Amino acid sequence: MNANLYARLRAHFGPDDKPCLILPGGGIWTYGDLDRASARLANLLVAQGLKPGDRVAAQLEKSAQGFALYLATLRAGMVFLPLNPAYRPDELAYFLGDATPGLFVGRPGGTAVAAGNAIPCFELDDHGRGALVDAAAGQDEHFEPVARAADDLAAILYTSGTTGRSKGAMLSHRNLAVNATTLCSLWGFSADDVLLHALPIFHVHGLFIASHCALLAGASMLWAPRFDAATVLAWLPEASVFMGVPTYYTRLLAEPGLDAAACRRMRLFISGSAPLLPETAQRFRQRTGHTILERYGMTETGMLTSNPLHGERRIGSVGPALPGVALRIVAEGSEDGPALAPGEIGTVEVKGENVCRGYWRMPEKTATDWTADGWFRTGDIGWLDADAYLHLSGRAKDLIISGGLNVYPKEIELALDELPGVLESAVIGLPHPDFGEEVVAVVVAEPEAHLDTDAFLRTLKTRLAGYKVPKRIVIAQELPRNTMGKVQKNRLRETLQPRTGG
Ligand code: MCA
Ligand code: AMP
Repeated sequence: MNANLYARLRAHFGPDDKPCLILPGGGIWTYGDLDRASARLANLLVAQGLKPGDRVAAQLEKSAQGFALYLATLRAGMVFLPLNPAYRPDELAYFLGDATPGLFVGRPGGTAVAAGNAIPCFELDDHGRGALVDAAAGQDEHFEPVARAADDLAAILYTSGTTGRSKGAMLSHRNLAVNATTLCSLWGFSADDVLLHALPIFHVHGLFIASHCALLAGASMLWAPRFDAATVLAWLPEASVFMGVPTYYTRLLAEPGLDAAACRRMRLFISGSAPLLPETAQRFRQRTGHTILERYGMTETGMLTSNPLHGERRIGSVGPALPGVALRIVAEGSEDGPALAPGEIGTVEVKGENVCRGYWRMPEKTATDWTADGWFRTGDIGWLDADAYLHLSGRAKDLIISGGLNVYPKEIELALDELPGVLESAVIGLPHPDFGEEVVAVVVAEPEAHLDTDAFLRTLKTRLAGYKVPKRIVIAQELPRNTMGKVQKNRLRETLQPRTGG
């Protein structure tokens, strides 16, 4: 049987004339439109000389055409590599050098790095226009999904590493299909659903979790190019399901129009990618009558746990393991278990067909993040309650999650240490009312040096995606260290004041 994920999704598509993507301003892409557009693009990829297994990199704002490019890549048996449009040229150069794609699709003016690396390029603008669709226009609108084995790669998604180097999670057709099928059924998706899709499509949450559920159910999606609270609120009365990161919910709560009437067709709000504060969940319930369903996952694994659709949704818990996912808690630092008892805190390890094969061209990182008997070490800390609901209480990995986007302090510290006059630096996350956590840098000057933090911020913005740039840089005389010489970030977090305003 062909394990190509596109074939699996297409088998569940709605009728040819059913709206699949409903765009702002009233434009509609039916399921037939999406199928034909992705066929034309798949034919174009083949005409470009790309072969199954070749990588197709896309650094685009969200558009229907960009989504069709993802589906076309699957369909043609190639490997999709989505990249955040906020990445700066140096960051992009790393991804392209590591993944060596056979094609790069970028925004107008955004293809120079790829072209400079002799990678063939097409442009696609933020409205889905450009050389890519022009070149595809003359292609045949039929394309049989290329035969793929279940373990063949469907996508590579980069996730930053604790050493500062990003790792490409190798996701197979099986990984994505298993997770999508489980979630579509667990969350009760049907053809009657209208998913309000406001997430970006360069991450697991928006590209896979949200859109696969809708496609597998033959449902419609209200396709917002980006999250904007007022626009989402205006669309809410037409939607039945919404998925977002916690920042979306705090921003929606700031809208006076958010009430039960605005949610009259809604059956399910889902949150993930970062901890949902119990206070946010409670305020949302008071305003709308809905208990947000919180779930937990990772780029390497897709979704791992979810609160139930019908059973008790526990605020503060991410729910039990999904069907097909084995989850255990082990003592921090213990290599191979044993599993701790309910109530005991440790690191979370998982196994299942949803977990990726490893990191692209990084066997040594794969060896560290998986145990010898195949458990994946998530780096998250938590405990299971008596009903096997998982409660996350912290992270063993040095990671900041800001507005649902991951920032690895090491990467920012390396960039800070290169700046003139900086002796050393430490980057931490502090509570933030909008982003959940904000990136804060502490820098120590070399003897006699004068540090210009405004100039630092300007420089960092040319080197790092905006969401990684510290919101604040604090100058310190020295960094607190333990007797082993390790920087004590917990002490920095205690001494620096979180901001209170928005
Ligand atoms: C933008 N900025 C940010 C962030 N986003 N700063 C900190 N954290 C952020 N997340 C900065 C920009 O650099 C810019 O700075 C300024 O804010 C305005 O940028 P803009 O793009 O207009 O911001 P926005 O539209 O308000 O975006 C905020 C957002 C967005 C809506 C929260 O970041 C977002 O959609 N986040 C969701 C990401 C997501 O899908 N995560 C799932 C990952 P300046 O003004 O200085 O230039 S998948 C995952 O985690 C796993 C698998 C899971 O479990 O789901
Ligand atoms: P990413 O690398 O973007 O896939 O982010 C995965 C990380 O996001 C996980 O390892 C968790 O630390 C975090 N995460 C995802 N969902 C949740 C959640 N519901 N609550 C707390 N943390 C979460």
